[in-house]
Amino acid sequence: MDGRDWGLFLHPYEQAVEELKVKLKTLRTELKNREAYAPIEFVTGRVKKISSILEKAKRLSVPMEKIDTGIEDIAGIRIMCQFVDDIHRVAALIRSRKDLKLVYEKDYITNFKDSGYRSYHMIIEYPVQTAIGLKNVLAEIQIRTLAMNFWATIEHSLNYKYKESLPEDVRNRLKKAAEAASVLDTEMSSIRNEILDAQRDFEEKSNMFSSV
Ligand code: 0O2
Repeated sequence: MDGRDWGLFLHPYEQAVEELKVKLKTLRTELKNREAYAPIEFVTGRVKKISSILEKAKRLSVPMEKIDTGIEDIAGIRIMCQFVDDIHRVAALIRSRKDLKLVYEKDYITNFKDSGYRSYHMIIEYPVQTAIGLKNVLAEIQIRTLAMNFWATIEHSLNYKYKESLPEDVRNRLKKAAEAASVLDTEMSSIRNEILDAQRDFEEKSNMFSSV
């Protein structure tokens, strides 16, 4: 494929990323207006770089004519949440949408990767209206907490810089750091639940008094 072919090939993926970002940011605003709290903190998106697509196609032995089905994360969306519970709420909201089709899910929170990576992945099929008709593209939605994102961002940049040569002790320290991020998430969830319980108690008591 030359530059023009790549441009045409990636066009629907670029459109999918832009549309999904708008839709998910709108969902955040709507939930904030409806419920005062949105389970979405912020949303980002990117189209995979050509060099990364080629690298992944080689690693997975995907022939060039099958990259649109063989590589599922050419279009990538990332949703950051404050709490682990929010991730499940957001996943449920995505499952119930009529403008996309869920293909499958990967729970790297329960089954975290050997590297320590934690995140919830949803592979979806998204219809894009192009000049020559409808094109269904695959996209990967990664849903993670701020702590999971903090870890993944730093680990990704270290891995990118050092490639396979990341020393063993650094890998082990990164795994420990991932554990620490997970402990932080658990602690934050427990603090939040205590606050919510206290708020509920307070509301129940004030309702009792106001009905007397
Ligand atoms: P980028 O720059 O985000 O595009 P794979 O991990 O690719 O061999 P699989 O099953 O195809 O296996 O991957 P999956 O589950 O779809 O996850 C791919 C993406 O998840 C990666 O994209 C990362 O964004 C993220 N990810 C997966 N494992 C790790 C990890 O150990 N550390 C970090 N930081 N991120 C991870 P790309 O293509 O690597 O990069």
